[in-house]
Amino acid sequence: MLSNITACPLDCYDACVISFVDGKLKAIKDGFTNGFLCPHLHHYKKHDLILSPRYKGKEISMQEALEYLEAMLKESSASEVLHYKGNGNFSLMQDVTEHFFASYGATLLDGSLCDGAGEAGIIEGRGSNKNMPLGEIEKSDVVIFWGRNPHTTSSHILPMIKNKTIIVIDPIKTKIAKKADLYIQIKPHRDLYLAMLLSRFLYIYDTHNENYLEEFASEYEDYHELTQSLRIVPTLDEMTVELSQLEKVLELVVGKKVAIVCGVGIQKYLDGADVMRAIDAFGVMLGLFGKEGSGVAYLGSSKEHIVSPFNTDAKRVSKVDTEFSSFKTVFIQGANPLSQMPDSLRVKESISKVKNIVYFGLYENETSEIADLIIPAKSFLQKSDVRTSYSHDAMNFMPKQEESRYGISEYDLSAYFCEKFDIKLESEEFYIDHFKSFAQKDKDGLWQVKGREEVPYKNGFDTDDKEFLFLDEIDRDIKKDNKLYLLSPKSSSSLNSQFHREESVYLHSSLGFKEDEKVCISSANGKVELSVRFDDDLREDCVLIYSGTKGVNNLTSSKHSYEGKSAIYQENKVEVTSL
Ligand SMILES: Nc1nc2c(c(=O)[nH]1)N[C@H]1C(S)=C(S)[C@@H](COP(=O)(O)OP(=O)(O)OC[C@H]3O[C@@H](n4cnc5c(=O)[nH]c(N)nc54)[C@H](O)[C@@H]3O)O[C@H]1N2
Ligand SMILES: Nc1nc2c(c(=O)[nH]1)N[C@H]1C(S)=C(S)[C@@H](COP(=O)(O)OP(=O)(O)OC[C@H]3O[C@@H](n4cnc5c(=O)[nH]c(N)nc54)[C@H](O)[C@@H]3O)O[C@H]1N2
Ligand code: SF4
Ligand SMILES: [Mo]
Repeated sequence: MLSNITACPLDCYDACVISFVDGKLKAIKDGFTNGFLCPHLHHYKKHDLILSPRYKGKEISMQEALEYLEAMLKESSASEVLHYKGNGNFSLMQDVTEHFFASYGATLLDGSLCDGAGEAGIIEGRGSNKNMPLGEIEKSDVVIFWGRNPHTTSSHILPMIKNKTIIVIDPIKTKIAKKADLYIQIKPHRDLYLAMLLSRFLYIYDTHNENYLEEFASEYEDYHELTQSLRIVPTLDEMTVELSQLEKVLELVVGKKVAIVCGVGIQKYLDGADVMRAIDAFGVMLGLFGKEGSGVAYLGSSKEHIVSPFNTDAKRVSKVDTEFSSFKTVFIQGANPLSQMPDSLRVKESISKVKNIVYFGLYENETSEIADLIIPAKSFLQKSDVRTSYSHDAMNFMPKQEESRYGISEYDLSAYFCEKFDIKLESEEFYIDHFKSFAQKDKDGLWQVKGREEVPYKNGFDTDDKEFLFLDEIDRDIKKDNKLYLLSPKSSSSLNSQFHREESVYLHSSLGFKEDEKVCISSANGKVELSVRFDDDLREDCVLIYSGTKGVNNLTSSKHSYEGKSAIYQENKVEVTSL
């Protein structure tokens, strides 16, 4: 009998486990899922899927769609084919298409639209990115949410942090900020300074963990010197943080089990890697690593300790500033680059020169609008897969839950083309079993990825000498002007550009605009017109446009972060004018 248990495929920290009974999705009671689903999965079945393939606007059969794609591939040389894959479905079998395209000789992607800068900073300091899993955060006394918005993006952490001391550092007074024991409404892009000053004050007050530092981070005196390059009073003013708030953080954390839970908000900048590394350094100064219930959590790799069975050896170009116009055929899977890549106007211009644009996805969006060929995918309920998470160590199995006459799975599409082009592909079961072989049951009978450490860095870091590598210089150029900071975090009603997308710009009511007024928001890269909504949980120097809002990325730059080949959605400042 088929199991009616599966897992959410969406790009989200929680990777919830779900039952599918009588056509309805319900959260299971066990483990982190804790009996509740977020709005995306709760209403999942209400969103209209693309049912029929189309070529140049005309509905066609799936067989015809595959033949059109075959013809497109045949009329392009392999080096003129780009496979652009996003994260619409985060499960492991989604990469089977990469096996086909890599073996075929097409170009694939590298770079990051997401967490790449922060990850690079972590790797520079620690030598690897081993995440603090959810289960360890549950054991802490104090949780610092630093550029993470748990009510919106990772709600299954909330039941675990009841009765803990909560500190929030965020330019927006989020729901968790309103409940926090201490909230610091920091000016955007000043977290590097705050993290460095916190480390400096730990040292000044002799509350740094000296024994730990001597063993695992012996260069801490040099780092202290670097922190001294910041002048205290002007830096506090620059961050709009009070000295008393800084001291309060230290009072709440010293001697406690502390989990610093970071999100992508802190690192959408050119120097995003340095910001993350400075926060890590504060964790190191406190001696948080290698101890139960303590550490720094970010986004780990959902594929840690899982060896890919697929061929992924290919030429790659960055997904941040992809030059689409160098390709004749672009196959877009599980992504909406026309909305979600930075510098949308550049993307539009570059992709308009591509002869064959193929969109392989579930929903209509800006990318399906411009595609020549649309191939509907099957939803996660209609195919088999395996899911792991970037914030906990569970492996969830996703057997097919329902039949559908519409769409095609990633495996079936790859199997069709591997056969056509004589590329070896194993059976679907072979790959699913391969992924499953990387998991084992824990004492509660739940499947966990083998080999992941619950408490990483117990015996030091993964650098050459096992020691943490502190920043030795900071590279900053914060321009002074009267422009506003663009904040572009995640919305509770959409998953990036899937589901209910926001349509407004949010501003502090004191800025002098009227509610519902249409305004033009502009940056060095472009502009967008949106109607105003007030949000007095914002700072007056900030403009909030959620990820997924149409046109938001007209404003953003397609430059890479200095490290990590990542997008920098909040580097550009903006101006707002009435229309
Ligand atoms: N509902 C929902 N959930 C999602 C997603 C979604 O689109 N919708 N997307 C998923 C994906 S792809 C990801 S990567 C994760 C990301 O989820 P999170 O890591 O939570 O990231 P964001 O929502 O981008 O930003 C988090 C917080 O950072 C704050 N922030 C912005 N700039 C700064 C700054 O300079 N300093 C500080 N200290 N804070 C700052 C924002 O105000 C925001 O409250 O969420 C996943 N979950
Ligand atoms: N301004 C701004 N821009 C951002 C961000 C931001 O915070 N602000 N966040 C960035 C981040 S963190 C991320 S991760 C990216 C996300 O950017 P994308 O990866 O482009 O994600 P989505 O917008 O969710 O689009 C995913 C698409 O996948 C398709 N899909 C869903 N399930 C399946 C499936 O099973 N199979 C196939 N073939 N397709 C499927 C859906 O049709 C959907 O349109 O956006 C980035 N862009
Ligand atoms: S919280 Fe995340 S993993 Fe859980 S159902 Fe919602 S989107 Fe899926
Ligand atoms: Mo992301």
